[in-house]
Amino acid sequence: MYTGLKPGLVISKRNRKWGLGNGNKECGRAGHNIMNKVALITGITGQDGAYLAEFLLGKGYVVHGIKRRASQFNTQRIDHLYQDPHEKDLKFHLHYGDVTDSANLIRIIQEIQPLEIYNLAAMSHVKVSFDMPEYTANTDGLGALRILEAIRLLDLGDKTKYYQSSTSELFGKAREIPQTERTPFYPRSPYGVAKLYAHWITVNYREAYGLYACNGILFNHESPVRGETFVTRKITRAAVRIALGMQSKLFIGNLDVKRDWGHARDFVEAMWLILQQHEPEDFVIATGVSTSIRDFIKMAFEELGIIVEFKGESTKEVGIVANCQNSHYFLPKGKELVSVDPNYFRPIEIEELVGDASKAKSKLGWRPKYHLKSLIKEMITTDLALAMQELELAKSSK
Ligand code: NAP
Ligand code: G4F
Repeated sequence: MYTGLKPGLVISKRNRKWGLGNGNKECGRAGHNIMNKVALITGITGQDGAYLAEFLLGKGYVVHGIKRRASQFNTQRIDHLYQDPHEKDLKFHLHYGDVTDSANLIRIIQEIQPLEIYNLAAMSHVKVSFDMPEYTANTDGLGALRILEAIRLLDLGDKTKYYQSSTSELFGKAREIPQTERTPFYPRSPYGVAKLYAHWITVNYREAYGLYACNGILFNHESPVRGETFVTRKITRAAVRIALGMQSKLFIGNLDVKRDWGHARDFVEAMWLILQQHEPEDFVIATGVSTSIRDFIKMAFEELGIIVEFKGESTKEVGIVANCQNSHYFLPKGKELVSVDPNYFRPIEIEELVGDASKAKSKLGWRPKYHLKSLIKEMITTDLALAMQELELAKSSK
């Protein structure tokens, strides 16, 4: 477990190498106050970036994040962490950048000399990766290489630790159930293949140059700020909007596939724990429970008091109201709420993913605090509040 060092303690040059010398799992740069631990997060504007930034700030880190230039604000998930750059003693900094731009990465890393780098930046949508395979390879595969090379070129290998966002998508057409760190990889999408390169280049830099570089092989994790086109958030948003009469139906892809869903808040803690060990290693992070899309839909509607049952087969399968127990919603029995739309099918699918996080449990002491029901409850509650706000706004602007 993490043990903080005393305020004001400075690590001598002799003890500079990560994990060595001080008998502590912390590391520091010569001449720098150990309490000002500096972390750099790529992909800080994404779901995990936002949770991780909040988590590290809570631990007293100075957090730097790389955000892409966009034509509109793209910082909604981290606006609550923003600090006016004119304030003294800033703990949160944003830099424009992109993991496809080596010079930009080298300059930022040289400037801020981070003790920990979390590479979360990615084109993270599996279905979209079939439409944009080259961009996905460049960002998700070579992006990792560029950061590892920056650490090496800047001679930061003895002090900067690197975390790579690896994924259960590497297991793809899984060779065994559940999947562990020893399960062979068989990716099934351009996204998975790009991430496979990033995974192995991380291992390679660890073995070839002795970098503290680790892969967190994370299974699906969700939250109220999950992107709206991932299936869980698509379902929770649709469920509340259907209940409130703002949407008539949920169109969905493959209902049979099963995923191991956890909460992003639990999973970012695991990322941090992975970088606090004596030796760099790779870890599977998962809840160990897999659930089908069909059952996720039922659970989401049930949270609103709407009981959904499925009938029919294949692309003709539909979800209908079996019973609406919430008097606020007017959904008659038999009303069709869910239909299959083959446009959401992927060229090839991964039928089931379920992880075994025993290694993380024993070595990191990591355990998920959320289960699927509590995750869905939180997502539904937030989406309900957002939808009601939208209705209120629409009413007041009439
Ligand atoms: P996300 O919400 O899609 O966030 C991705 C982040 O990467 C965003 O901040 C995005 O910026 C940024 N980004 C995309 N392309 C970039 C580029 N070329 N240069 C710099 N930044 C770029 O994803 P997430 O769910 O937080 O996932 C975080 C990481 O974990 C990703 O690498 C993902 O592949 C991996 N992962 C996720 C899961 C999961 O279930 N969530 C599981 C395993 C692994 P914009 O905001 O500007 O788009
Ligand atoms: O929510 P998804 O799009 O997530 P997917 O493909 O599992 O990828 C996510 O988790 C990975 C970890 O395993 C990450 F590496 C990756 O970055 C991302 O965060 O789809 C989940 C499942 C798929 O099998 C998909 O075919 O849901 C199925 N699905 C069925 N209908 C749908 C839909 N997926 C989406 N996005 N939209 C649908 O309408």
